[in-house]
Parts: sequence; C-alpha cells; structure tokens
Amino acid sequence: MPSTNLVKRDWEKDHVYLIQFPRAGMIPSPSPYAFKVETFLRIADIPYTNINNEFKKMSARGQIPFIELNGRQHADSTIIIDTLIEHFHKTELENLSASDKATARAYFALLEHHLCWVTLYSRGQDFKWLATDGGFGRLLSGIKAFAFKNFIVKSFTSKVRGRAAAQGMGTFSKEEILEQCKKDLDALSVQLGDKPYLFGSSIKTIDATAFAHLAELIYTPQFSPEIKTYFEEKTPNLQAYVNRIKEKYWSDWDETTSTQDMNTTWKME
Ligand SMILES: N[C@@H](CCC(=O)N[C@@H](CS)C(=O)NCC(=O)O)C(=O)O
Repeated sequence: MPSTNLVKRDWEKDHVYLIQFPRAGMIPSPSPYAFKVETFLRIADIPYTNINNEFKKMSARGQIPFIELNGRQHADSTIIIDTLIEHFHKTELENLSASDKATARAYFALLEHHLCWVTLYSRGQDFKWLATDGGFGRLLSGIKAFAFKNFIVKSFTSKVRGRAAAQGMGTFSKEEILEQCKKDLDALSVQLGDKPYLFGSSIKTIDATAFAHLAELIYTPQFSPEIKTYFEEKTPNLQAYVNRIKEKYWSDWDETTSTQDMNTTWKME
C-alpha cells in the first residue's frame, strides 16, 4: 500500500526524495546516516531531491533519514540503501568476492555499530556547535534560534548521551573511547592500504558508509583533538581516502556548506 502521509505528494516516478535535516555550515549533513544515504545516491547515480525535515518531519521510526520512492516511505539508512540497490538494480556496487563480502560486512559493523559511537559520544558531551554557524545557526533567527539553542540542541544532546550509554561506549572514559577509536582507524587503514577504495579500484556501497562516518569524525567537533591528529599522523591514507571521495562525489561541498542550499549541482559536466 502506498503511504498516505507523504511529504512529497506530487512525486515523480523513480525519483528519490531524501528527507533529512538541513545543511550544516561545516559538513553537508551532520547526520552520518543521512550523509551515508546521500553519498550512496551520488555514487549510484540515482536521481534524487533533498527535502528539509525542518526538525519536525520524522519517519515512522521517529528519525531521519527517510526516503520516499514511488509513493512509499522507507526509513533507516541501511534499509534505504538495500531498497535502492534492489529497486535501481545497483548490484555492481555490492559485487565483491565471497571473502571480501564477508570482510565488508565486518567493517560495516565496525563503522556503524562501533566507530560511529565515538562521534555520538562527542555529541553527547557537547553538541552546542549545532546551534552555531558551523551547524544550523545561520538558518535560524529570533525565537526559532532561541528555541533551537535552548531546547532542541539540549534534547538532542541528552538523547544521544542516553543512546551512547545504552549502547555501552557512552559509559567509557575519554581515554578508553580514544583507544577504541584508534584501533578502529588502524584496522580501516590496514584494509585500505594504498588502494583507492576499501576493496580495490572501484567504489562500493561500503565506501559510502566509511566515508560518511570518517567525514563526521574529521569535519565535526570531537571530544578530543587527538582524533584529528591521529588521522593526520597515523592513518594519513584514511584522510586521503576521505578527500578522494569528497572531491569526486562532493565537489559542491564548499557551496553546500556556505549557502546551506540542499539541492546544489554536484556533477562535473
Ligand atoms: N539507524 C538509523 C539511525 C538514524 C538516526 O540516529 N537519526 C538521528 C539523526 S543522526 C535522528 O533522527 N535523531 C533524532 C531523534 O532521534 O529524535 C539509520 O541508520 O538511519
């Protein structure tokens, strides 16, 4: 059954509408999950339009991102990507040997269910930047800015802190989190080696996941400056990998972050 509460009622066939937070000033999306889906859409060359959720439109799961495709909503970044691969026949982005597929699955868990919590832990400590110009500050004024800073950011901070505590890493000390983060970055760095992408010379779905989580670590504030130093000094291949994907698939990065326009043109003609 098509959804009755669609955000985009006059939809075009086989066009993806991606509902997410607005652009931020320091990264196109401060949500690693939305950033992963949008990066995937670009890699897979699927036509899409972003829709600002205005901090209110949420999926049936109560979160962003979600997509609308041919009159149906799909939520959760991982489920969304699986749906897109099937609908648009993008199986080449999953085309790996059985052994690489198994390894990619393990790296997916590392990124999404372990390393991601370093970013979320940092946000549970201090998420005030979300109301500054590097976050959504430039988009808000007057009462909206006041409410965002004093209520919404506080609610996001306590929600994310609670989720990190429930996951477990939120109960770690800063030193413990840092150690875990470094081990994850070392593992990813070894897997990448001197290849352009995690599994060779062609980009795969797992690279969208890795790019999004690594970019959040690099481009948004973390609880310790040592994380960024570690990228630069110990895992420079990961830093170069993020830059490579950024240059190729986010050539409009500076434009999106300076204008906070959600639908900039990014493809090189
Ligand atoms: N497992 C979900 C996680 C999505 C998620 O955590 N979304 C956050 C933004 S990064 C959200 O909507 N938070 C608002 C809230 O929970 O109220 C996915 O992969 O899409």
